Amino acid sequence: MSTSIPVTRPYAVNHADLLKWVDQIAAKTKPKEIVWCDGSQAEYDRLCKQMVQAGTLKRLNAAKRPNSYLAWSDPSDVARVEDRTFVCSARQEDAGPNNNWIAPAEMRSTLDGLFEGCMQGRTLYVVPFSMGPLGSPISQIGVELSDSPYVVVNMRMMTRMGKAVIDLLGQDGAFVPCVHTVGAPLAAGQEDVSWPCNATKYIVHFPETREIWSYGSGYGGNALLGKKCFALRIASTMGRREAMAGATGWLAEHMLILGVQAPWGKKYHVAAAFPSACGKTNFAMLIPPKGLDDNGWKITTIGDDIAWIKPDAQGRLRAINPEAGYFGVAPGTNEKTNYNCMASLRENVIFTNVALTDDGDVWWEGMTDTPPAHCMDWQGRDWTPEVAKSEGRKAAHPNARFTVAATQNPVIDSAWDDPAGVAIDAFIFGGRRSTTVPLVTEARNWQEGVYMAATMGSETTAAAAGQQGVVRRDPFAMLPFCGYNMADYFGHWLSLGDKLAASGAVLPKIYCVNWFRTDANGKFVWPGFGENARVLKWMLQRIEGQASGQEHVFGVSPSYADLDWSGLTFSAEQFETISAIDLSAWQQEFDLHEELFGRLANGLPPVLREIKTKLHQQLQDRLAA
Ligand code: SAT
Ligand code: MN
Repeated sequence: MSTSIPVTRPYAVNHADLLKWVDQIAAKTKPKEIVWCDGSQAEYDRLCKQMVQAGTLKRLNAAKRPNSYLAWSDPSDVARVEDRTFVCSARQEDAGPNNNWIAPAEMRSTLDGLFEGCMQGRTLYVVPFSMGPLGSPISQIGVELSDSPYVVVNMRMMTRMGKAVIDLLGQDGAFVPCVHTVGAPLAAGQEDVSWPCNATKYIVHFPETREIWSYGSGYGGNALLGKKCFALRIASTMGRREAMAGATGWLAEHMLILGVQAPWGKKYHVAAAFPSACGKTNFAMLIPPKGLDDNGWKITTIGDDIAWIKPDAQGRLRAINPEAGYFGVAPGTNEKTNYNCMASLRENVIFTNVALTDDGDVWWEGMTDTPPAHCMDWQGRDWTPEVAKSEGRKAAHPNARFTVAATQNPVIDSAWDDPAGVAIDAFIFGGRRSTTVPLVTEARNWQEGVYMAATMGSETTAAAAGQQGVVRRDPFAMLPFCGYNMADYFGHWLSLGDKLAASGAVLPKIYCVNWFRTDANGKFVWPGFGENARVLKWMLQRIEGQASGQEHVFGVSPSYADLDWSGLTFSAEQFETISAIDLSAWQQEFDLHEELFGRLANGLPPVLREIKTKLHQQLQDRLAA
């Protein structure tokens, strides 16, 4: 090595380009040492211990929560920063109006300045990781260089990380280079803080060279670069570029994947897209309610956040979960809303920004009916139920998270790790809408399904910095995650459907759902959680041609009698409240579709406009009738 920085590398690396790149980044960022991660338990334990000493982690009560830790972040670093996230493709139109864009040369010069000496006084960790099962033809490899030990231990749970990946790379395997710094160099003798970060933040993607550069944040999707940055933004561009180069191409989607064993003896697989913090983890682990076919149903988890989907030789779409763990929202999670999730969290967990109880365990809003009489909130301040009442202060941050390995999930699907993936029978798209959008609608065909997903709206949540509860268009739940022009993304979905249909393949059905409609008192009407299995049952019966539905302007929805209500008291009036279609509200909704299409006009597939014109005309006819 050209620099005199000490290196710890417990294994041989024969990949000349990788060694050279690590050298280059080290020469620029000037860490005090370089440590190559092996992914072992011993390494994980050592880093956690070190972070306990540094104050970044607290070890939780080993009797209550074995091998688990709590991190409190800086209050300024609590969520993804969409306005600081950039896609720097060579041409601005390739990034599209859905991404912040800066010319690559300009961005490189900015990053050049920011990264100069940015790791001084810190350790540069080399984190080799695989997105997807090691060696699967669908998997991809990345290497993240980070000065955050918190990132290293999280990456170990969220990805297949360590020496095995280096072995797989061999001498010249391809990898996506990811560089991450908290942007807080330490001068000689300067004392560190428990959560170093920088007020300046850049989350940058160069799609042509498949590079990721992240500066200034240590939190979640900003820093764990395998997740949103690689598995969604970069991977989505890879899947489309392959299609442009003449192959069929593939999809990188913000989707959970679940397995459903139906009482009639058949197993199905469903992929469902929802925006961040809209219940993907709950849906992926749901327990079907008692009474529903004597509970002859079993739902198993393949993934809770991201799906990579490719057609197989028969033209069936097969999906893998590129991740190996869950980085899920804690608040609202409890034994009733998600029993399996709570069971996953009994040990070996890293919690971030939840509250610390007096007996050394964790608590968050909604975890128990009765809050603890006292705890320390996520900012380390005394918290009591009285404080909550008088100051409206929450014990846990609304975007507080847990990180846990997928293998701890008691309902993990036996095929979750299968390199071949699972064949998808249905796609579900859902937003968080208190009005307008009915409980469930089946698209009449692939193109109308793409239209429904493309025009989906959702109220914003705490998963991203910024105002919450405002309806924004979030096409395919991919608005913050599509690494290229969203209009081209619609085109990619449409042409994939065309290609598969032309090959004679049966395409998955497409559904649009909304669990979040509220009544006159602002309360959710749909009980949600396990009861969502009733909606799933209707979908699967539709696939088998065994359930009826009512056709309306936008597609087909069940009437009250079409859903199975056994074991649940839910009246026809309540059903009406969540499924009625208010034509004048839809008139306004179409204005918002038009606005979206106006923003994405450049490259928008004409068929989407045609569908809009047709649906809108049908709506006018009904309004006039
Ligand atoms: O992007 S994160 O991984 O921080 C969480 C999310 O928004 O889904
Ligand atoms: Mn997500």
